[in-house]
Order: sequence, then structure tokens, then C-alpha cells
Amino acid sequence: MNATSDGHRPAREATRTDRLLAALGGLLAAYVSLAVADLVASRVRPEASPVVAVGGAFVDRTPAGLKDWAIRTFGENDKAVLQLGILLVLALLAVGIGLLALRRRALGSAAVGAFGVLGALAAVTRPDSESAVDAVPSLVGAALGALLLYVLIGRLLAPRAGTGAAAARADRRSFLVVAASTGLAATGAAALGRAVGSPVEENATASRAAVRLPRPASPAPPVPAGARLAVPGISPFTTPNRDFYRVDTALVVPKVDANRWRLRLHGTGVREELTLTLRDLMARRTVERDITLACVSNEVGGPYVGNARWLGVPLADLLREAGVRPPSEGGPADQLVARSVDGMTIGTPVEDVMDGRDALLAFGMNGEPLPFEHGFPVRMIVPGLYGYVSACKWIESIELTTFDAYDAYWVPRGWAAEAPVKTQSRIDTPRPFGRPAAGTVMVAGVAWAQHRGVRRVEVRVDDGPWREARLAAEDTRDTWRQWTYPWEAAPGRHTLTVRATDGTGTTQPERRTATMPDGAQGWHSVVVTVEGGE
Ligand SMILES: Nc1nc2c(c(=O)[nH]1)N[C@H]1C(S)=C(S)[C@@H](COP(=O)(O)O)O[C@H]1N2
Ligand SMILES: [Mo]
Repeated sequence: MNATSDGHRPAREATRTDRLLAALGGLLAAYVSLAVADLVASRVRPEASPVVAVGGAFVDRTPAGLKDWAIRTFGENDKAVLQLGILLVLALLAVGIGLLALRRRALGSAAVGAFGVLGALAAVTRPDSESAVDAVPSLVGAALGALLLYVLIGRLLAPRAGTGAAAARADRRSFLVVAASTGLAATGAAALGRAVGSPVEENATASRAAVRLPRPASPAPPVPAGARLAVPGISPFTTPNRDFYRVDTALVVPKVDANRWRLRLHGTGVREELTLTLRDLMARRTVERDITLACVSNEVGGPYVGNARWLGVPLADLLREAGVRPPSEGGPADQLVARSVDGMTIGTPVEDVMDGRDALLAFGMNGEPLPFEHGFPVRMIVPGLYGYVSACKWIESIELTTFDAYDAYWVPRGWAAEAPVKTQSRIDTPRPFGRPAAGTVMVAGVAWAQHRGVRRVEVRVDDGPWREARLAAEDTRDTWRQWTYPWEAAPGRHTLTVRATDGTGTTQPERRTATMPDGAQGWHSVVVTVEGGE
């Protein structure tokens, strides 16, 4: 094949080494594009970075089954895996583009540009994008990447004085010099960008550090002495913030500047629209409550549940003040749609948040301002409902509407529009496939049925009879309860099974169901091998 480098003088035949270098050039062009885009995004808005924007667009279009599989398989690493996947695909495409550029130099650069346009489109069409400025990181990055590829391929194809091996070596040397220096420069610039930090993030971090949580007008009832059991391996009654599970669609954690944050309350049946600052919220009647939060994607025995002490204002107070009446009092809106700064929408029954339960707009979590991962500055928490229908993080508006008129984010993706938490119980210890020693083994775990309360937990060994476990004291019916069961364990392989009965007297059904569409149910069991004995 005779490379013509776009009508310039035909150069020498492309060799295998040329192709290798062209592929390398493609990779480098992609790398420089992304590094530059990331650097620019860190100045503008971290979410406008192309990998983040494309990843976000991908997440939104992921079929529910695949998303569930990803959560099951990769757990909380699912986001890292997605980004890695995107980078791998990009790397393959980049190699292709490099090879293309060797045949048609301008076309290769045009392809890099096309990816830049795609990245820019993804960035400006993200629901949280507020201006066309979000296109800039991708476009600037791609422009530089395209230029670099053009120059690099030019090195390879450049007609040199003389022909033959010596000229080819000179071409390659000059290719490598350009490649290495731009690669280093891009890496340096990206590192510098990281080190300097983004102004957007710094304002947010400073605003969080400046938050002074108010003392609650209504403190949480003291946790009864018997509510916290000290058994090795059991989930602590209060989940520390750093251990609290995180489930959301955000590829970069939104960093909201609390000083610029506003909450808007509007919609059907709102007599008076409200716009509140964090200061406004914190100046209202505040309440503090222990509430257990659970994710609908939590499988039987799974980790996506936690219990924290939340501080905030009762959502019902705000709604009443705005003139909202629940459907039971003739109000026209039956759904409250919370929207977050990153475009998530979460629909909650108006009746539930106004029926007297402690539905909160929370700004405090276990004595500190909400961590960024958990929704700083403000999120919703509604006892008894799964997070995806109640617990909007980084909330920025609340709209009163109807379930008929609007489907929130997860509903068209196959999840139920309404989803009260199902009763679950979990064996924390012994661990699955554990090898406890024969004798008394403390079987222990947690059970939850928020807003109905947990009345009874029973444990079964193999196919034996159900035995009642010892329940820790109940804090409130909105919190989980720890339980223990001393088991006289004989050597051999055994299956331990647990089931709970909620405050209405309903016992968990045996049969396991999928998390989709409204939460898993079924009994949790673990298999262990008891060691020792004769
Ligand atoms: N903005 C936003 N809020 C969100 C989500 C989200 O993806 N985006 N996920 C919800 C889901 S599915 C759950 S289970 C809870 C999890 O809250 P946590 O991450 O603080 O544990 O947040 C809810 N709030
Ligand atoms: Mo969730």
C-alpha cells in the first residue's frame, strides 16, 4: 500500500513498524485528548469530562437487568468497572484510528474530532448540564488529539532527504520524540490539574466545613441500653458514615456548594412556591431520628442497608406550609418528585410523607454534615421506603404531581413506582463457609422492617425446628434490630437459616424472589462447617 498522506508526495511503503507506531499514535492521541479534556473539565465542571459524561449516558441507557447484574457482580466497584470498560473500548478504537490515519491522515484526525463531538454531545445532553460550556472539555481535548495524530503520522510519512533504512529511522526517531514529549506534557498537565484541585470542588468542600449543625428541637429518643449488642461479627447498631453503603448513578460524586444551594418546592396543589437556602432550612424546627435505609437492589443477605442518626427538618411541615394536602385530605397531588443536581428523579407517595412518619429533609448524618457521597448538602429520608423511591441525595427541587402524570427515573427502567421496604433478616456471623469450632457458636445478625418494626426473629439449623432468637431492644420501628442465637454446634456441615416477623405479625416468606421490580424477599441462610469433635 502506498500511503499518500492526503495528496502530499507519496512516501515510502508503510512497514509493520509504521503500523505499530501508527497504532501507538492513535492511543497517544486518545490519551492526550482525554487528559486535556479532564484538565479543562476540572476548571469548568468535573462532570463535563467526556468519560464521565459518556459513562453517565451509558448508565442511563443500561437495561435494568444489566445494571442489577453489574451491582451483583461488581458491588460498589461497578462504576470503576464501567469506566475501565469505556477506556478499553476507547483504546481499541484509538488503535483503529491510528491505523486509519496511516492510510488517510486527515481522516484519522477527523475521526478523533468525531469522538470529541460525541463526548461534547454526551456532556451537554446530561440532565445536569446547564450550559453549552460543558462541550468545551471534549472539544478542546479532541482538537489537540487530532492535531497530535496529524503531526505524528506526518513524522512517519514525511518524505525525507534520501530513502532507505536511514531515512526511515530518522522518521521514527522524530515520531518518538514528538510522542514522548506530548505524552509527558499531557501527563504533567493532568497531574498539575489534580494537584491544584478544582475550584468547584474547593468551594463545596469549604462550604461543608463551614456548616454548623443546629441542635435538634426534637432529639432522637435515646437508644435503649439493650439495643446495641456486642457480638463479634455483628453489624453495629449504628453504621458509621465511612461504612455506610453507597448506591447511586453518579460517576463523579456531585460536589455542591452549600452557599449557592437552593431547594425549590413547587407543583400541583402548592399554594405558595418556596425557595429555601440551607440556612433557611436549618433555622426551622429540626428533628433528629435513627432511621434504617435499605436499597431495593439488596439481595437476601446483601450489604445494601445501614442505620444512621439523621438530622433535618420534617418534610411534612414544609409541605403544609406551602399549602399541600395529602390525597386523604383531598389534595390533588399523590406523588412528590424529588430531583437532584445530577438529574436523578425520585418519586414518593405524598400520603406517606404526610402520614406522621419522620420523613426528613436531612442535612446531618451521625453528627456531621452529610458526607458528599451521601448527598451533601441535603437529602430526603423516609422511613419504610426503599432509597430509590424516597432518599434523593443532592436534592434541589421537590415537585408535587401525580403518579399518572410522571414516571421517575427507575420506573421506565422496570422498577415499581411504589416500593415499601420488605421485611428482611440477615445472618452476619458466622460468615458463609465459615469454620467455627464445635461448642457454643454465637449466631447473630440484623433484621429490618422499617415503619412496621421487627417483632420476632427465628433461626433454624438444618431441617430442625425454628427456634426464637434473642432480639436486641427495639430503638424505634424505623430501625433495624440486632439478634443473637447461641447454637450448640456439632461437627460437620450445617445450614443456618433465619426469618423475621414484622410488627404486623407477618413472617418473611420462604421463597426467594428477585430484587426487581420492588425488592427481594426470602429467607437468608449460610452454610458452615463446624470443626473439631471426635
Ligand atoms: N441523586 C441521587 N439520589 C439517590 C440515588 C441516586 O442514584 N441519585 N440513589 C438512591 C438509592 S437507589 C438508594 S438505595 C439511596 C442510597 O443512599 P446512600 O448512597 O446514602 O446509602 O440513595 C438514593 N438516592
Ligand atoms: Mo437503591
